[in-house]
Amino acid sequence: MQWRSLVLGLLLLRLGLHGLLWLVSALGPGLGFHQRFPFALPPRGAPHPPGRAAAGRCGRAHWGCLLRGGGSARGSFPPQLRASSATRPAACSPSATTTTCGTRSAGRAEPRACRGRGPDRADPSNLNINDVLGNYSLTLIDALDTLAIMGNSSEFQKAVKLVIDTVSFDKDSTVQVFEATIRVLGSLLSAHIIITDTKQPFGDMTIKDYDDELLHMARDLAVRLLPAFENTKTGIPYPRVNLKTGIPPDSNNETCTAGAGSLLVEFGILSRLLGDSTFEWVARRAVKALWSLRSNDTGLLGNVVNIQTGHWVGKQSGLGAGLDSFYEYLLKSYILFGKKEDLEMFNDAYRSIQNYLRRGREACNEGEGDPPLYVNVNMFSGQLMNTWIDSLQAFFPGLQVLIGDVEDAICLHAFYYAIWKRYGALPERYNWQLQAPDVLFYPLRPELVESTYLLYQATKNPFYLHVGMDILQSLEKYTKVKCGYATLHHVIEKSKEDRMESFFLSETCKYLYLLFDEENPVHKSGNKYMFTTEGHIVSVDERFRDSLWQDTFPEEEERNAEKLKSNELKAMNSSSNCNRVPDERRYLLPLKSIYMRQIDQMVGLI
Ligand code: DMJ
Repeated sequence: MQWRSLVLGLLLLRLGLHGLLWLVSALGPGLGFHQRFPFALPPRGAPHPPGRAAAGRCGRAHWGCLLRGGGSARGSFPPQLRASSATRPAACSPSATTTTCGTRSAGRAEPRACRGRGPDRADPSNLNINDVLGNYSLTLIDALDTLAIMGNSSEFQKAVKLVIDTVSFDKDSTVQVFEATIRVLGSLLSAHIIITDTKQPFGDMTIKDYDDELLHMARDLAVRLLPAFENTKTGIPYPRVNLKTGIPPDSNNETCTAGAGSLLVEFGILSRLLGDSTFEWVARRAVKALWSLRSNDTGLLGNVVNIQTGHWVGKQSGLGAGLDSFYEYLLKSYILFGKKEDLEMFNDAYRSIQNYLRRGREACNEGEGDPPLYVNVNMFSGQLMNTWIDSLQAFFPGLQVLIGDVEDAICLHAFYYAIWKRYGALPERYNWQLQAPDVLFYPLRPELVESTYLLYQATKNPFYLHVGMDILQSLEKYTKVKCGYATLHHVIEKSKEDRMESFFLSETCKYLYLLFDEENPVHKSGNKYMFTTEGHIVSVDERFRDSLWQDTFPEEEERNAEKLKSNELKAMNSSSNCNRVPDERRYLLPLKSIYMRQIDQMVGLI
């Protein structure tokens, strides 16, 4: 520990003036730009003029560029620092990851007590715990591909064998379909893809006598989740299933949009690996059902829906909890499977987001008014519903990078980073009107790190390495405990809860590691990877693109075909960016101007 502090101290000194400025800014006002926010923001009903609604910047060229490392600027982040232990949280080292996870139980979900944690059997209504902890070694499974990305084959192989030998899904556990899918199914599929990759870019990650066990486990789990898609009048799945008995008798008919509509990536990969359309079909049907329920006026979706009646129980539309990964998976499904309808839906959703959720000035980097912010509105009227944003929304700049809307991404990221700098963490909810947290905990979420990493890949601007370093140092300072990293219970007092969410290892650590690991195989051209919403890498691969079957959604198919046709016409007649040929230079253009003007101004670095 002493040695570590010494090295950190010396390296920090080497940052010289730059480092000093950073420290000063960390103590400074940081959020000054918030003060210019009006008390009540006017709704942003009118469509954006050309140049604003940027869905058309999307396209394969953009994410392809990103996945290979699109930017070119290099600069003032000391290379020796990047490669040093100072850029690795101790718990993110390969050996510590397996030590942390390598137990037969649920993993070291209690990092202070140094023990795993399972479901709360005494209180089945404790959804906070039971939705994710299915008594199936969640943390161990969720961390598998992180080990591979770190290049430690022996630890990866050990962990995979442990999963194969000890994990069973034949459990009397009621779990959330979404959490089980993104954390467990997604990780099993990712590890299977890594093991069976003929090129083995991460080193030798093969498993002796491997007989597709992880794929079989993935199928077993998915089959146990399938009852969620039965007996639902809309096709939108039940939120929870019991892995042994199916839908619990007292089941809730209400689900959030993200939970029901972000299953397609994992279910689609599984279907395509198995040659069995069932999984993709049910997941796609759910997306289409939700999509058909969007408001005719705004094009927005709400955050909670009744799966039997199709009525919106939660009419709040926003980018955070309840909706976040729904948007993400429309685009990522397109990237992976190449179905145009997914991109069309994403483009429409992005346009509505720009029209109704985005407030503040038109351009991030110039003009009058407040900096842009995405707020929560009523899905039908577009009227502001509250004055908070949540920390989950911080994923959005990363998604904007994927579609090439880098300028807006830089701007929004800077907003979240300013909040991080104030508290050394992101409060779960931040009230932009009061300029204070509304909900005070920070469960080690990855979203800001994820966007930081993706922005660095797109721009190669060293600013993002500094951001990563800053985040890492806060994590070390405020959350590190004996056997891992702990949830911050109160971002101001810095009190802790003995809980380490599995996404800390699958996402937060992974993105931080990759941010500083320039030479990682993930960044080499020739290997194209996409991250699932839980941060699991899956290869963007021809074999996932083949149309192995014809989807038949009789009435919806017709309705959508009509809708898509009319949208296409509208788009052709409009002057929006949507039909522009993707321009890879967009990645490079914002660098000089935005870095100098916007980021410095907003985050208050200088
Ligand atoms: C992760 O489990 C996933 O990223 C999910 O989509 C929402 N966010 C959590 C971590 O914050």
